[in-house]
Amino acid sequence: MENLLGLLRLHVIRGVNLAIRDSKSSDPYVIVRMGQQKLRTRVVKKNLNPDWNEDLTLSISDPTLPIKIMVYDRDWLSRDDKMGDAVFHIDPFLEVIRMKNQFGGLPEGTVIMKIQASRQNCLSEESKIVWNKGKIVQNMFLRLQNVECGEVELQLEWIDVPEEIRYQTDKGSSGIGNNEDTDIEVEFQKMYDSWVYTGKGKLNVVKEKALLQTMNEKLKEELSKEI
Ligand SMILES: [Ca+2]
Repeated sequence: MENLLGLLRLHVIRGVNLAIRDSKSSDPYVIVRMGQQKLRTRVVKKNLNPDWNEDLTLSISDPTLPIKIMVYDRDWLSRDDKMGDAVFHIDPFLEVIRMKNQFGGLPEGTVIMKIQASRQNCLSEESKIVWNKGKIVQNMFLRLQNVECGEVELQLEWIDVPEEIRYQTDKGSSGIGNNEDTDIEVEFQKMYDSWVYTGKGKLNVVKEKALLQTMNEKLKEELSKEI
């Protein structure tokens, strides 16, 4: 098990021009996979341009793993149908996050990095990493593969994990986790407190994969409470 670097919040915004899998429409939802982690959005019924507007949170310990997005049509009397998939990597985003202390004074909306759409990635248009309301976010449109049509719009956001919860083995080698008193940190602290209250948050247990899973669930709970 490797170091926990932090959390990646994947804001699954919407689908555009998705494929028809029922008679006239589909009931789409998204599954996100990274390594052993698997998360999903809710189903939006009968809509080829669904607004999921849902946050899914991955715990990141190996940032080289690809993130896979799969869209499905929910069927109640048969197996769900595939509506395409896409893959992306978070290396460029994390590269920017590591330098984030340099970006404090940037004007709102400043583009920090652009990633071109190419045959080697699933981007349907240029993806931008942007300074947005005091945070660094990456906006992306993914072109779905293995399907006749469809795109998914996502936004990535990084959530630092406080030093005491991360593993201590590789201290100092990464810029991630430079503690600033941000809303995200406060939010994470609340989440961390809730693990302690449930008795699952002892620091020495953090190394267990199971807790990383729990972490996802707890974060989702915390986020839904805030909404
Ligand atoms: Ca259906």
